[in-house]
Amino acid sequence: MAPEHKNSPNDTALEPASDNSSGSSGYIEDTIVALATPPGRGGVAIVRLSGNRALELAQKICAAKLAKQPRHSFLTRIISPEDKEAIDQALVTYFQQPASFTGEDMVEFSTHGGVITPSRVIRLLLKLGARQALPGEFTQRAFINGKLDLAEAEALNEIISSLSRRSQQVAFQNLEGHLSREIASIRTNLLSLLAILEHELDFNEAEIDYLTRNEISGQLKEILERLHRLQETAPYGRMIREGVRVVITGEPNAGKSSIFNALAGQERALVTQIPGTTRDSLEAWLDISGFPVCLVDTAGLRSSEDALEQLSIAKSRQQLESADLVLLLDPIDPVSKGSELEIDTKKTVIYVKSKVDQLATGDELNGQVTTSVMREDGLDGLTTALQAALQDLIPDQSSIVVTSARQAEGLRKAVAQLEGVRQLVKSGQGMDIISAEVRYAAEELAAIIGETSNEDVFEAIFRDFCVGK
Ligand SMILES: Nc1nc2c(ncn2[C@@H]2O[C@H](COP(=O)(O)OP(=O)(O)OP(=O)(O)O)[C@@H](O)[C@H]2O)c(=O)[nH]1
Ligand SMILES: [Mg+2]
Repeated sequence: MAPEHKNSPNDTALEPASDNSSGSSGYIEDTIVALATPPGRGGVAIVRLSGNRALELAQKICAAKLAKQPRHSFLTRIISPEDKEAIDQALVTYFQQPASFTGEDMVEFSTHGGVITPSRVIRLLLKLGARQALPGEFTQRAFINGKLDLAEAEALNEIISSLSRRSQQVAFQNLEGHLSREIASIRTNLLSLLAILEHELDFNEAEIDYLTRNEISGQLKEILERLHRLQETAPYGRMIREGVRVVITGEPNAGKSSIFNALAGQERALVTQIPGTTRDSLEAWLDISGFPVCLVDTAGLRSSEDALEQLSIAKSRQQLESADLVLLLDPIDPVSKGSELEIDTKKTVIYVKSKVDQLATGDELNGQVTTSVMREDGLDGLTTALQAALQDLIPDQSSIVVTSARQAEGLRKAVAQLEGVRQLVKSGQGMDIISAEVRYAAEELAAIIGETSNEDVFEAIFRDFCVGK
């Protein structure tokens, strides 16, 4: 997975300072150390050390000769250089640059887990001159050394934070370069077009002939179509990342909170026979057959004179607006049937007949999703209906998915830019201006995968990581 692109990160941010006093952070020549596993009780903890002095520092606390065999795990004692106390027995691996995660010299210590052992190892390394790594600093170094591009770095963070099979799957595909390759390929097309334009510019200073203009326009159209296809995946990306917002609505007492609790598998929401029990919306994270779902319980909808209830209903309406999927509960014993329950027709709605245990004998409810939380009935049917709706919202075949808001914004800019270029071509604008604008669009695409000099972008991406990654 060695990307061919050359990163051009902001040089000033990474330039070593002349007086690199220890404790100052952010310098690439510092050797950094951090715990890579979650802190706490566990069988094994992994301490990562990366930078020019990684081998030298590690060797000072390891009995085994690490350099003898890079990428070989040595079972060795960790010894304090000061008082020669043996601290732990660990499995230690030296990765010689550039064949490491960061592209630098790295040493990984698999120590015994728990709170104390790994922190003692880290303290030894800090004493010897390593610096505590900042969040995301290992990945940032990997990016700087061309080990992964920005979209891949984002994917890595998404893998770590993913809460469902689907989000993990898409993130892993993007880590493998699916999105990056598509963007790079579109950019290559754009650059070939630029070459034609510049060729025209060199050899045909006068007007460009009709055919050439048509050809340019056609190529732009193709490129725009590919970009649009990518753009269309951004809502899936958002749903995969933030969860599909499934909002439960219905009149007061419809049994919303009861269904919420049943689906969440926990008594999270208050349930009483008093209509208007739920005031604030409640959220629960679920994994419904691999789909990440953010289930939202809301206040029941009705016209109310009560000021507090009006506020809760306004909140419910906001939740409905941001819903990807609506579960509309219609109980057997409705108290009101009002226009309050009208839902935006663009939303996907699953109608659920609730409290069916109260159904009079003889009444039939054919083909509807029905539930009775009291009898613990119908939840499987509801889950099946949810699965089907989720499948429609997030189709499986879209393996290339734009997952971050930053990527979506970059695409939006590139598309807007190229649509402008098409207009220029149509209106007979000069080739010099057109080429400059095409070049700018190519830069927007490059920025998505990392050829950007915007320091804020790096900050935002890498600081979002946990320490040790
Ligand atoms: N018989 C029967 N009662 C139910 C069922 N589900 C909920 N209830 C009862 O209906 C009442 C209201 O239930 P909730 O889950 O609080 O209803 P809600 O829609 O959240 O109500 P609000 O928050 O007030 O809008 C409670 O007394 C529940 O025990 C059911 O399936 N069958
Ligand atoms: Mg409720």
